[in-house]
Amino acid sequence: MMVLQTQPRLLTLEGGEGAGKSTVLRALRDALLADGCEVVCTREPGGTPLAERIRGLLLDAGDEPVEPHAELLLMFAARAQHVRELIVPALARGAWVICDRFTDSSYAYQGAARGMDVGFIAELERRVVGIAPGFTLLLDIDVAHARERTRGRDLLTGAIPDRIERERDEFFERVRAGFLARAAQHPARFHVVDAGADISAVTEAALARLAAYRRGVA
Ligand code: T5A
Repeated sequence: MMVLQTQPRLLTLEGGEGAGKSTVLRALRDALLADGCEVVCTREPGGTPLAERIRGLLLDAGDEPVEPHAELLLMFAARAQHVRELIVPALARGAWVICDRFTDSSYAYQGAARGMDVGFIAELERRVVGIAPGFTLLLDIDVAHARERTRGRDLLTGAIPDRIERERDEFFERVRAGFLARAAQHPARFHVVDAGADISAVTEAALARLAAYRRGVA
């Protein structure tokens, strides 16, 4: 049976839309850079040219409904490419990798929210991904509060909600519950931060969790 290899220098950020992952990622990156570490920042779906093209297929709001198996398998196709081409080589040379979303997002979005079989997702994780992060920061926020933030950002930037962002609040309630269930199943790896607080408090909490984690990593 294939076993997941935990990678201590693979750090992942998880949470619903507008939780503040991109904002916190920059703070974690800066803390590691200030200590002289090599840091690779990346995201899912995406992270390599091919995986970014798959991201486009997944998030573009076209007319054809995306069948849940197609969505799940495209997420894992992008992840397979990303892990082999970018993440594993970076870890092998000793870099820290910070990834905005990883396999936990598939458990929350495709598993908890779309209702796909979790055993199948776990099988894909073992066979296609093979690695797990050592540290996962879950930015947990009330769905309505997160919506306000993304609306505010979209008004400022003129961005149009993508296919998944157009889902109803009930969908994002299931995503949130899915993430919290994952955190309860993996309490040593997950660090849950209240992302409803102001940016400086969220960033401070995230940095404190990372500093404590690094003290325990060789
Ligand atoms: N997906 C992904 C799956 O379904 N399955 C999978 O396996 C994977 C990997 C990816 C989509 O794909 C889905 C999930 C997603 O729907 P994405 O771009 O990663 O897309 O997803 P989003 O979560 O939509 O990214 P966002 O950019 O919307 O969210 P962030 O990064 O969490 O939020 P951020 O940092 O951009 O912040 C949003 C706004 O709030 C402000 C920021 O300045 C910004 O304007 N903000 C705060 N304001 C006040 N207080 C704070 N504490 C704040 N923090 C941020």
